[in-house]
Amino acid sequence: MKRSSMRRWLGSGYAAAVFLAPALAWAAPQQLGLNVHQSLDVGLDATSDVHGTWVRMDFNWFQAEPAQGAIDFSLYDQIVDNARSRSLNVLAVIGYTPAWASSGNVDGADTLNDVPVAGAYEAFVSAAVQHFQGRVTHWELWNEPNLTTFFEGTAQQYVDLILKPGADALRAHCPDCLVVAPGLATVGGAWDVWMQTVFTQAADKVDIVSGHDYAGFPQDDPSAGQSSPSFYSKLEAHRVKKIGDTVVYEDPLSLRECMVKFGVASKPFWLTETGEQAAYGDTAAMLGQANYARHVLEAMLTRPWWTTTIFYEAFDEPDSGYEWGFVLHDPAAPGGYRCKTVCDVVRQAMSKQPAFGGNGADCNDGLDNDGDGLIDYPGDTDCQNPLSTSEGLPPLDGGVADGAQDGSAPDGEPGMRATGGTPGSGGSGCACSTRSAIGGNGAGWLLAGALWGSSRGRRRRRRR
Ligand SMILES: [Ca+2]
Ligand SMILES: [Ca+2]
Ligand SMILES: [Ca+2]
Repeated sequence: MKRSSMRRWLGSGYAAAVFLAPALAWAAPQQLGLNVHQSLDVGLDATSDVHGTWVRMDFNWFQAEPAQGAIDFSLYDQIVDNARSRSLNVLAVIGYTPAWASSGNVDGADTLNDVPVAGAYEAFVSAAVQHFQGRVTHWELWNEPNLTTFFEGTAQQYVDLILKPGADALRAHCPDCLVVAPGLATVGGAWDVWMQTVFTQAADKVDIVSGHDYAGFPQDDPSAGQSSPSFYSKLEAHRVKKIGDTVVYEDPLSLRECMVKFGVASKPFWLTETGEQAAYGDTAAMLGQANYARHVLEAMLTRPWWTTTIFYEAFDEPDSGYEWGFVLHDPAAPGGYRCKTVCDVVRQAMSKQPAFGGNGADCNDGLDNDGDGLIDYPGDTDCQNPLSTSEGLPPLDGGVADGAQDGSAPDGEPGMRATGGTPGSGGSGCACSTRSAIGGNGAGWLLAGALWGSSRGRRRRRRR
């Protein structure tokens, strides 16, 4: 995929960033939000702008407790309160080891990905949960621990030293709080093994299953689901390549398949990272990013088990080379940022689609609800007017790509592995969490143009 280099979380100073939201009076069946890292304003304002109700924030352990017992939550207080003042809920990702708590620095680089000594993580979780009682209810225990960039340890160490003690500490001090985990990246080839270890040993510690998916959509990229993984193949139906009746390549099980196989299918699923890069001003890239988000929302509507999506990410800093944001921070712009095309798509879907809490209908939500390539009234001829409640029925397969299950496979496809062989390098997916992101100034935005509408007429591939 188009994922460029992974950035480490800590690039620079964390001046102003923060996030988190309040317990809202929000009861939409499916909810949306943005990853904001530690934004104090721009990321929060962008989330509100598109009618998101959640922000996912870097609640970094090493940063809040640089010396054992010397805990300072002042930055996080600010972020959480700023989010709550905008009626945003906060999902706090609590991870990354301070040097004093390291059990050893295997990679010899920084200590943030080190396995902590026993007892340390849960002590911090206890302090955090008590301090934010009543303000933060959802806690994600680490981020992408299956990538060594973020956690050097094994799945067993994650279960023993992070998930189990962290969940116990969280529940002991906040019985109403919820554990979101394991937040795996679907790259690197072994996420299914991690899912197995987590859910065969600690299913009862997890309230909401989380995972990440950055693979492409077959609607936009014919190779998705074929020579490379697709969004759907990582989400719910892994690729199996056959020659005749013989399986020649097989991806790891998808997130949903793992949930079913390991007994947690009844728990809610949150997609806590997904998205695509687009440089502000690059019209084609911004349209591609907007279409990606649109397909995520369309896919979500036919999958009630998938209850929340938190897109990656809220905003870019100018000239950072990191372009996952919905908006570009620009202090000179009204409100302090400029919206990319994706803002228009997500704002309209959130404000109109009833499943997301909107007050409109399928025929004015900006989404291709039935997968026929036509969007809303009058484009989709099943719509009688803008408030018609149906564009027609979605495809029976929910949009899974043609040929996701068989066909010949070239050698060396990224993200695939030979049956019985070793994992491949992973084709798509993101390890891009936790970049330092510094907030700018207040609210506001500029429209980037309603370019997404030009996707009308594209035919979605249907299997039947
Ligand atoms: Ca290390
Ligand atoms: Ca629609
Ligand atoms: Ca349609």
